Amino acid sequence: MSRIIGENLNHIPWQDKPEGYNAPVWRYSHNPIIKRDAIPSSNSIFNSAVIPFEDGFAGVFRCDSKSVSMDIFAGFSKDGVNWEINHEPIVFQGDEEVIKREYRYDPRVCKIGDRYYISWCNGYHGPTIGLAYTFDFQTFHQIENAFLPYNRNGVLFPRKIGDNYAMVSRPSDTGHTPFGDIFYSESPDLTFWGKHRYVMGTIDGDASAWQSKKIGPGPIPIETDKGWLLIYHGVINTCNGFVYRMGCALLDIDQPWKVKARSRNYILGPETLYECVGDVPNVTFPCAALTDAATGRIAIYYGCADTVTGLAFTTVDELLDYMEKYPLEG
Ligand code: BMA
Repeated sequence: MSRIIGENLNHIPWQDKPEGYNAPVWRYSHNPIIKRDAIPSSNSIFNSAVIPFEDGFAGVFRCDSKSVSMDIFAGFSKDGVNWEINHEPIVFQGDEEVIKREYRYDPRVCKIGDRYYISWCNGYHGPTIGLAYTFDFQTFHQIENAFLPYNRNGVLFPRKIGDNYAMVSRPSDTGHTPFGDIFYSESPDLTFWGKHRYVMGTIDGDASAWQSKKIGPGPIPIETDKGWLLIYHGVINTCNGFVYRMGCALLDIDQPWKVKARSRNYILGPETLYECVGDVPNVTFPCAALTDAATGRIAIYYGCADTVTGLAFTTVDELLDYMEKYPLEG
């Protein structure tokens, strides 16, 4: 048995694992929870993040418009399943050079102390990691981009590691996918980032081919008594394009660039119609997880086929046992 270190949150969405189901992550039976046209302007609402807030939940949603402009919108929910998403995108306060908008996508939300931090893929002469904070999901303060371009996934840790804030990210270059490995970085103030360490990369050959093209961090890492549980996306390039699946790894609690375990098998991949058919077929892309320390339950929010948002469930024991049963050696 393993333990999640965090709050007891018995109101997160949950369904028990279906009888006879033979995989570590199972889908919510009424998926997708957010349809592509949930707000009047949207073409699609997918890679999005949620967090406990007040007596329910708040979220930051990637809504691509009908001109297919990518932006992020705040939303609220009492139960984590039914969401009211604002009809206007988030407007950031801050330095005018920093808040200039090219595009914004794939948000993550992380609570550290009394602030909710948003990180996202931010257009600034190429994609980099935008950062902002809010206390109330009404007023948002954007701070400096974390890195130089190019970087597409920036995921904060929910507490400092030693004296510093910490982030895992996926540096990139001008192309979309030439490489895609996960790195770790630290910052004393969320402005100046350094101590860049390699965490893990793609897997050559057919040892674990679903993650052979690129990998990137997904939800905020989950603190457990065994280490940081990182759910991430992995991509294979097929004759018919990329397929995005989810995997998991366990990172050292004090030195999170050290990988203690990693699954050879994916934990969820595109199988259902809404995951296989959409604007970009065959994509399951996790951006958030709600957890309940009392039960070890985990509810994963993930984009489906770059079109709609899905919800899936697992537990800390399911994922740690699965990594032990199907370890990626070496
Ligand atoms: C990635 C990002 C994601 C998207 C995925 C599949 O590189 O752009 O937003 O879900 O590709 O299209």
